[in-house]
Amino acid sequence: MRTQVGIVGAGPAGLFLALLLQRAGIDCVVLEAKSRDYVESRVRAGVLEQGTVDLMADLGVDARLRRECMIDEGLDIRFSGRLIHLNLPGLTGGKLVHIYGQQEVVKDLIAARLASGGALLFEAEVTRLDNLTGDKPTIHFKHDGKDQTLTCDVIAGCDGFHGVCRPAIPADLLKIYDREFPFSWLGILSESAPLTEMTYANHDRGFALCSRRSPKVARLYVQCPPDDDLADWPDSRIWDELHVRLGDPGRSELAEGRIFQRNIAPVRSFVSAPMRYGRLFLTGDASHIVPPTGAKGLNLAVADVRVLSRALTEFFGNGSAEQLDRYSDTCLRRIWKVVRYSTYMTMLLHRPPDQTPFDREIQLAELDYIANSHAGAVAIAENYVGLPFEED
Ligand code: FAS
Ligand code: PHB
Repeated sequence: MRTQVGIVGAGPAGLFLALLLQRAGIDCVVLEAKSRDYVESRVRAGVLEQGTVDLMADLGVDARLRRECMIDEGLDIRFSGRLIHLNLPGLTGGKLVHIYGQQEVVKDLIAARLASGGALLFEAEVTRLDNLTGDKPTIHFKHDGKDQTLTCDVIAGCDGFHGVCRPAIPADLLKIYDREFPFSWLGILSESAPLTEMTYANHDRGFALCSRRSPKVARLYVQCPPDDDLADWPDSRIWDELHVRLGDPGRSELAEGRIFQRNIAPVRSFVSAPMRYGRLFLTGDASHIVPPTGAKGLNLAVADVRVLSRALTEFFGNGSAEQLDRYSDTCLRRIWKVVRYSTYMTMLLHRPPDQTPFDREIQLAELDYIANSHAGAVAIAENYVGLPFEED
């Protein structure tokens, strides 16, 4: 097989890139290790920045989102029995965020790619990349029980944190920045009415978050020890901790319901640089992981793909590699600002097991400052809705 751009992975990064390249008339093939059902049912993020929604509209894949999404105009932070309410449009000149499950985004992107006849192979696991420093890099993959190869002009590594693309870059050329937090997030989906606002909580017993997927489906998270597993968390314990940490000890505010999805995910900040090696370009989680506290993982993957698709359009259009040569530096400037914000929110809202009394007082003073400072509120709100794309 042969194509101009080989895309490894059909998560948000790979799928957005495929649709952007296809619209630019650039031939590309998407290779996804898992089945279509698997990727379409994988529950992850839920908060879409305006830039992500605008890109979906630009690609003509936003019809269902417009019907089904929820709009967040506010953000609540609860601590020490107090409430910080951030009016997002008021603090950011009219911006807000859309709530729409990542698996729904992936469904819409896959449907559009397949409807347009774009090449997208499922259960096609990439095993090796070759000739990355030449002008005909090659992807080796297994599909339909056969070992196959795809010869490309460029490879886009959109295969997430555990993929094969980042490891294809020689270790001595990669600088890794990694910070694993001493806690994880237990996340659930429940058939219950969520709180009316996106609500983060910093409680003596730990962090909690109430988001949503619809007026009848709540997306809820609690901080848990990093080595916990789901067996440690029966439904009763999950609801007990959510009520206490969200400031609803009387259990009169947060509705309970059947929990139909649950998982535990680590909380870490990770950046690998550079994001390019020869004709291989990394995007999204293949290159960086942000703590979910900032609700940025999916949106940052989209930001990378916007930059890469423009650079590839230039490269295939007039042969100039000028934007490709700047790809990594351009993306890393935004990535580090998003990692900063997500790390800040994680430190602000969680109770690490080794937190000293001094650190606890500093944390509470920071929350008290934000509660009484317009500048402090703006700083959180403008990052939460999404920083502007600098090249726009
Ligand atoms: P993805 O990981 O989404 O996609 C990579 C794709 O590549 C996958 O489909 C994978 O199957 C495929 N792949 C891997 N290896 C391959 C191979 N060898 N060959 C072919 N295909 C291969 N972000 C938030 O903002 N909020 C959240 O609450 C949140 N929760 C998360 C929970 C979990 C458990 C995880 C893992 C991530 C979470 N994230 C969250 C972050 C997440 O949303 C990512 O940022 C987002 O999926 C990034 O998209 P991609 O870069 O496309 O990577
Ligand atoms: C979600 O809705 O899944 C969500 C919301 C806010 C976050 C993380 C996840 O910070």
